Amino acid sequence: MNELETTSPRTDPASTAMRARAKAEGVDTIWDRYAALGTQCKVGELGICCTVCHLGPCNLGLPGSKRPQVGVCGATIDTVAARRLARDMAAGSAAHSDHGRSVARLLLQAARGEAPGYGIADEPKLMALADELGVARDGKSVEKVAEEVALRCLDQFGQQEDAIAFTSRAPAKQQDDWRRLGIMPRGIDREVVDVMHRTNMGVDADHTSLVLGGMRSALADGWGGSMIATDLQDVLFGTPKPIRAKVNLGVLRDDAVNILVHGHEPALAEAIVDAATDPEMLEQARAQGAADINVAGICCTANEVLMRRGVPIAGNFLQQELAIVSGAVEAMLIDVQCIMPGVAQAAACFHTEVIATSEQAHFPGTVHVPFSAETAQETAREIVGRAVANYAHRDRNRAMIPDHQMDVVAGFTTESITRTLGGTYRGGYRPLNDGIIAGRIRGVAAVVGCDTPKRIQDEGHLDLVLELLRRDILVAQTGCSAIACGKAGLLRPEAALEHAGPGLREICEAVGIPPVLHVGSCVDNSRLLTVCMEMVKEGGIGRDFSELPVAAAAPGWWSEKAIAIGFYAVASGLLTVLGSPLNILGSEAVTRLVTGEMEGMTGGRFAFEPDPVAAADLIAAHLDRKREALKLRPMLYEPPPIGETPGPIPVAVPVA
Ligand code: NFS
Repeated sequence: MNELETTSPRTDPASTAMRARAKAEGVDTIWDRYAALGTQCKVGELGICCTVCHLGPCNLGLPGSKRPQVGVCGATIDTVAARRLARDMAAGSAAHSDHGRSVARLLLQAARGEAPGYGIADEPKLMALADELGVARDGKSVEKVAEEVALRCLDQFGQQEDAIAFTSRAPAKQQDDWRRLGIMPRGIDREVVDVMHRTNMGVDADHTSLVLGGMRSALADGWGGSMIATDLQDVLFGTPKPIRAKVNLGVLRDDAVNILVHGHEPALAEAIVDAATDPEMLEQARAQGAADINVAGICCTANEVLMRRGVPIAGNFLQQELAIVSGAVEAMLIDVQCIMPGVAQAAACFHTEVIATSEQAHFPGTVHVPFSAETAQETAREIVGRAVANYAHRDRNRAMIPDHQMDVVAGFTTESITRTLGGTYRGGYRPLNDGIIAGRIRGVAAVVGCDTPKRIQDEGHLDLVLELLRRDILVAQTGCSAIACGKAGLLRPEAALEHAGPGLREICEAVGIPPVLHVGSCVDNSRLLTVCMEMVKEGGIGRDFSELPVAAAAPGWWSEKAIAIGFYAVASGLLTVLGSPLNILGSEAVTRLVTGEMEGMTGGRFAFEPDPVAAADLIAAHLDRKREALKLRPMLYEPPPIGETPGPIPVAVPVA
């Protein structure tokens, strides 16, 4: 693939400028490395290479080919593909759930006074969680309740039997399905270990049983680890409310010390934001000739601190190296997940110091400053101090900050949507459900996940979301997909006037929301589950998730975490449309199972559709089928013809 094929006029101009600059400076980025690899392994892509044991690797052939179709041990193509897929689910679940564990441990430390600087920011949410988890709170201090809630959440990881606590939030039908299929998650760690055992050589060889085993670990993530991460982060750092901010590389400042927080767990980023506004640190920055200290985010850490603090987002996954190529970043802090080792190579060409902070993630070519909750404030000040000192090394002749940034409104949560839609005194999901029942809104689509160097940057997200809006489908977003659409201006309330079909536009105008709701980071996909639950509870549009006019999509996914998320969505009853297939196409049986038969088992299934218009058609047809089954009235308006929504096609426009 040549590089031109991964940009188009729709790619945000800041990235295009920085990609050109990287080329001029001889800095390799993800696109160069992808192109250098050339054709990638087709056997791996089809899911028919088994590396589970060292009798292999067993590189199988497709039926009809000259290569054998069974491995040394006799594992068939179906077994091999299903084992690979189950391990992907377990790995993705492990990552997000381990994040949840860190948050639960932080809450425990904060409650015990062992994490100075951290406290309880949302007491009502803590108390509601205590009630839900059966923690008695009579006569107990807030700290004592927090301690017991944290312990109860930590118990979910090691639990051996029954069901993890938050699965009781799901509709009865989903819970029944999970029990019937034997996929009710018993304990978060247990299900990950179960998959690693089950997929070991000589254990499970049945493709359906393997996929279901993987799905149990995915459910343990969605209704367990990720849900714990989201809820306890809200308790510790505050439950987000709608907030205005800016997104794209133009949020870097020429006159300020620029610090990027990149990764996933918000504990350190929160401390950095505090340290960066400390008068003493600002004084040090001014002594270096800087006007300010500017913190901005990359990837899901960015989404976390955007939602709660209005901290600007510099970019998503694909932009992490491009931010460094600006030559204007003094420090990039990294913790865990989605950090390309390539950032260290890019930083070596500039003055940027990349500071790794997690005991789990060491990167050659970076400085390691270990972070712990006990000493977070000192560590944060040390890191900000390093960045301030590094400002003197910025080469003004090589610094080039693209001037593109965009307004966004973020901070929509299960709770804040209630208030946004129904008002402070009469909060609720009634207006949303009524909008769907009345045929103004066709349904809701969650468009989530990563962006990939294999496709034109941003485009898959923008085209799909625009097509959904045109069809009066309300969109909720998380992760890097939300950042892609944010850069293009789709997270502004005005986007409803520019791009939404008439019915959706009426609702957005009446309530004052963007047609695309930014719901947070990827662990916050758990919020989408609780939003669906609120829609069910409000009534009139389905008694369980599989009856709701709701679907999910991940146009640019590539992460194991995305596979886990996709499977917990499917296991929860949702159609999930992926922009590229899972690596299973070598097995007809596994493909048939996850894209077809699964619907009869959980009510949900996958579809693979790279073309955004066709994907939107598929989602709209699915929502229409759900509407018909519910006997809802026909849609009030026909979608306007393609290209004839009132607004311009969103090429990112710089904020004035
Ligand atoms: Ni999600 Fe967040 Fe982005 Fe993909 Fe990575 S940042 S956890 S995995 S790339 S959306």
